[in-house]
Amino acid sequence: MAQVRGSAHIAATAVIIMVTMSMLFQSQVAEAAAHDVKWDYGVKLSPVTYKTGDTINFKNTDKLGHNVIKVGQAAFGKCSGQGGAAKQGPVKLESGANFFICSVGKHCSQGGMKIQITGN
Ligand SMILES: [Cu+2]
Repeated sequence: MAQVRGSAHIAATAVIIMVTMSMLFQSQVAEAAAHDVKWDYGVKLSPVTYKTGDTINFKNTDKLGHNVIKVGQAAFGKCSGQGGAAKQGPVKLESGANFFICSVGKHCSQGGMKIQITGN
């Protein structure tokens, strides 16, 4: 009888361990979140910080024709898309400061289409 109880106890412990491990695994998978950034001419954007590896979706509604260029800090300050990398679709946030601008016309300098997103 004691042996039966003992193996039942072991089985219950094993189930608890498996459930705990699957919960831990799920929380790790769910860690990468997606964030929307309003990407319209005239938008007012402040620097934000998210987790490295999170997804950034640049959402445009004004139909003006925009791009998303990842640039360095100096180019960000000057609103220069030169040497930057065009980003299509969702952008995966890299560790540290990420600088994005729209390099179309004066969308960055006059339309506010620039944002610093820090990954940490
Ligand atoms: Cu634009």
